[in-house]
Amino acid sequence: HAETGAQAWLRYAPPPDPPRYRDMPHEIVRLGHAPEEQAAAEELETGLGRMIAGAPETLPAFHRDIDAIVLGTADEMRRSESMQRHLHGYQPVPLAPDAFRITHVRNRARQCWVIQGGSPRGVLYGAFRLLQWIAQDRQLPTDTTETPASTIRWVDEWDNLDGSVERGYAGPSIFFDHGHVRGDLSRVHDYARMLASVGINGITVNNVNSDLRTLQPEMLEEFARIADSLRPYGIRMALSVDLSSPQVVGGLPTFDPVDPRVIAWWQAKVDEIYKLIPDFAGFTVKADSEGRPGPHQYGRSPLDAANALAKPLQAHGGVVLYRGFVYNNHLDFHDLKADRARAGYDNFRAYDGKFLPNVIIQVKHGPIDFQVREPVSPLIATLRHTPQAMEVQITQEYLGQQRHMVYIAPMWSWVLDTDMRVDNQPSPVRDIITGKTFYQAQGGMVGVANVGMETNWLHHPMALANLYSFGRLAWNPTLTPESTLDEWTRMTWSNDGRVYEPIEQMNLASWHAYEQYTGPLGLGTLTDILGTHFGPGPESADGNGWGQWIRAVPGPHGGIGMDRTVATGTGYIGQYPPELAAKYESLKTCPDDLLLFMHHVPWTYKLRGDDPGDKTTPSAKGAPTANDADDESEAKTSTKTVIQHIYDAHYAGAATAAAFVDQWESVKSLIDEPRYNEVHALLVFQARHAEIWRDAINDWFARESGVPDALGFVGHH
Ligand code: GCW
Repeated sequence: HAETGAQAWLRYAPPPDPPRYRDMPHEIVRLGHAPEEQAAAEELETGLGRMIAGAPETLPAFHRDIDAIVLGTADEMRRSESMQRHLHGYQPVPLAPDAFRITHVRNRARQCWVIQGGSPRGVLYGAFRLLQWIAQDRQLPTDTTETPASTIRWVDEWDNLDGSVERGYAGPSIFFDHGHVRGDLSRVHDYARMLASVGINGITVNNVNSDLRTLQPEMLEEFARIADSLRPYGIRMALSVDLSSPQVVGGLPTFDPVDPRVIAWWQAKVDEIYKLIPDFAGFTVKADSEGRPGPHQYGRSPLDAANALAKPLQAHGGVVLYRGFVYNNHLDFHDLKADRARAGYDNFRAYDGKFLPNVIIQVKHGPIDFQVREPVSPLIATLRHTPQAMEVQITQEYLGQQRHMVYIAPMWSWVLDTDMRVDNQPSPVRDIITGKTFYQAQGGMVGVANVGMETNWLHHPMALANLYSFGRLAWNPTLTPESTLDEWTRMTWSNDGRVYEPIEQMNLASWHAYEQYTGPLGLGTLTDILGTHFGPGPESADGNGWGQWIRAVPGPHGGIGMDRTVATGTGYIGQYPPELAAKYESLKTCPDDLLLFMHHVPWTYKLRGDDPGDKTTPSAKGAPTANDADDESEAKTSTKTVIQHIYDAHYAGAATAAAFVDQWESVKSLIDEPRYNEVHALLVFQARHAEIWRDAINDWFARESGVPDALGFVGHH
């Protein structure tokens, strides 16, 4: 069992129909010697050995006319005499560095699979892809080329040197323990393998709330060991740095980013790092945010700070991921114009186009903080001359902390699909972050993963679907959440439809169900934001400096929601390009699922009725719906009030969560008992916790609004 969990989706269980792959060669011809190519060959040996039997072996060249899987770059193929002699039918093609081509070549009586990489890393990605097709029991395509959509396909880990993980829910750090890098880094090696299998090429290994010791010479030597473990899998290591390091570590009297001594310090530090870690990826920076020091202290800007770090990195091919998460967490709740959501745009807009080319602004997908639903950050449409990477959370800080099954890829796809209407032209987020819309050479996605020492990496076996899908979307953001889930489910659980179908259905229903039983209509998760961010806590939203406000005004004449309009509110909506701004500004066109993010309305305000959850919660068996109580006909769902929707959504969401348990029970006899039991226990917990959520939230809303539930479930005493 332990094995199974640790392997994640790289189990390589034999597919149901091995004869389909019976012609797969058992010999691997590896033309190059790069570590990534060695890893590729090893992976093929392991994977094919487990799935198709036989003991594959790796050779440096064709020693005779054999069927083989050939691995190499174009150069290696051109240079290889044995390749020329035995496989002249194959002509290498030009490929981008991380790209690969997989081709089935028939040569008289022989057949080979050629995996050509644009670089050794591309070879590795190609080897993983071929194995994935087999593990997913796919019909093998005969000629496929894949090129990743973006350069930045990174994960961040919020690991502290003491071994704890901020917002990590699966045990202690795999990297650090008691102030040092762990002696045994075998978990790091295994993790790198998982990440490479989905195309991740960079990782920031320490918390963005960075330890001040990070840049000490002794620590850098320790970090170099992590970089060594990642290298065979083509993953470059980056570090989070604290901007006060020149002072704290370097002993300078200042850390003002434009001070020549500070500039010289960063230069020397970067050179020192590259001596130890030649393929170092760069720095991730959280500054002037939640108490972290930053350029603000010296009256300097994010531009000054980012460029100070970028300059010395430039010469070595490193980048700065400067986080757009800069905001004031001591906002005045009584100021109706105060709005945390405005901060990203307000703090970065002025510097667009002035950053060095190796500065990438890392923008959280929503303007607040990983809530169950937020609109897309307007900063994403604003930075036209600056590369961007969109930050998402794989770790489920606000999404049930891996005690709830919440498959997040549908949310990411919803974000990626959002058309920002830049210059009134189609400009979906996926095109902006991959650099297409504004012609940027860099860009991509960063996922905060926060894996831990627990055998299965993320605690909930289903949570691995998020890590997997994140990687796949960073590689190709046009993939659908259904397809990445199907890939993951087949590899992790089974190629038997009786198993993968219910698992996929449950996962696909889970984000919306969670939204329903926590915070619908754009309210945010409604969790305890002053504490652990787990469990219901609507009373904690308002009245503090954090700005995750819902502005609930009690009583029948009161209402709920943040007025972010230009006309009467904080003006946040005006940060979007005009067409999108117009859509959000008007109550007539603002979608229900973002209504209370954008507007303050009376409790009894009537919805448009466009929340798909009202119509499509198939598994919400027996959940009451207020439509039955309405006078109007079924079709006019728009007669439902905000408060009634809140009540109903909570019943519907909790019912869906309860149904997950039944769905899971249907696979009982078809999968191994330990994993069955592990998931069963978690789903039972989730179903019960969803009821607690439902009742706590509905009860609070009934008291605040004074409007009873039309169906009589809530608010009658
Ligand atoms: O979501 C919030 C978290 C903090 C985190 C911060 C950030 C690492 O609650 O734990 O700090 O965001 O993204 O910097």
